[in-house]
Amino acid sequence: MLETIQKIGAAFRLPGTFDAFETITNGNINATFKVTYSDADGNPKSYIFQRINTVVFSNPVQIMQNIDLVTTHIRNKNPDGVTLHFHHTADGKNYLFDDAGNFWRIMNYVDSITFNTCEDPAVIEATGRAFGEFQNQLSDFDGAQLFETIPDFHNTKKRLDTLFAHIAEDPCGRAAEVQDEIAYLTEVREKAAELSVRFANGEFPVRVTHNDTKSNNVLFDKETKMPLVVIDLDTVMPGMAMYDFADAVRFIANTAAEDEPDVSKVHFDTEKFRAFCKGFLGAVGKSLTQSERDSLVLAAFSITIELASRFLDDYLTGDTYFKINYPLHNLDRTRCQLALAKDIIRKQDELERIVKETAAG
Ligand code: GN1
Ligand code: MG
Repeated sequence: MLETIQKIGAAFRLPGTFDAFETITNGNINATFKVTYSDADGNPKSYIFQRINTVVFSNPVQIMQNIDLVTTHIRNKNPDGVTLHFHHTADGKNYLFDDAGNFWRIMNYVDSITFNTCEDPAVIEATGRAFGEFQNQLSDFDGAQLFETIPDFHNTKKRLDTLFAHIAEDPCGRAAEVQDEIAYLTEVREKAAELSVRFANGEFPVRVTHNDTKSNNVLFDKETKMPLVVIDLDTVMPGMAMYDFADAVRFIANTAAEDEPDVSKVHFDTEKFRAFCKGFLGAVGKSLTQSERDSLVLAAFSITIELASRFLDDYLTGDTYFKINYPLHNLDRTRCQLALAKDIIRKQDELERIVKETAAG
């Protein structure tokens, strides 16, 4: 890998002398590295190198066009803010196909911290504000300009249809061991798909959304603990406002990690939910329609079921999509998300109340 990294850095004409690289393990799809160079005076400067998974993102060049448009739009709105800065090769492209056919891009490393889990309500609220503001900044951006990087990415109905088709095919002979999971998904299938069906019927506004609002996709200032910039723009596409809210609370309000194997540790924390709500609704509240606001809690349930069905689908079809660290990883992820979805439903009334209280200020 060392030699590849050095070659890629040279192709992007990064200045200075190569020092070292480390792998960043966040992220289930692309490969990410932090790479450091020194200038003539020995001062270090770091970059983020990413090798895009082109099985998942089959049109990476279009993704870079999307990112260019989105970051330019955001930079124009907030010229003093931190934005993602991508490097160019000698022929002026912000990406490179290497000799092995791999797709690479490089951006400046932003000195910052990220939170995979977070106990501080102020940081959770700030995360909500960051994703809310991101949506606001893109509220006047024409989504028709964007290439749809993964069609039907958050079409929960289609995700469930695909899962049930694969359950019927059972290509790896693994369906027998997941009968409880299948039974629960059968029970909630229609409820989880409802918002995506209504969205397809034109019942909700089409927004430009981030579509992967995990808290570790917000970079924070190390000292002030204030958000600096929203990252991971690969899936910015037209979508539902409430699914960005939903995916974020799915991740940040879980009392355990997304892949916690011991599901007794998995709960949906209502106070974390409240803190995120405050930040997000404070930022986008007024621009949401009543029907969007009324759907936030159902969206949290729906996207959690959607991700559970994506993990289970990957498990049943041989673990080809998400990176796995051990053979049953996708099954543990599935069970964790199902436990979380069940807790969301159990707490639904309380969560609805929190949304109303927060929206009322
Ligand atoms: C994937 O690779 P990462 O962590 O950015 C996935 C998301 C899931 C997430 C679950 C393109 O995101 O949709 O919510 O894993 N991204 C893609 O952790 O499928
Ligand atoms: Mg992502």
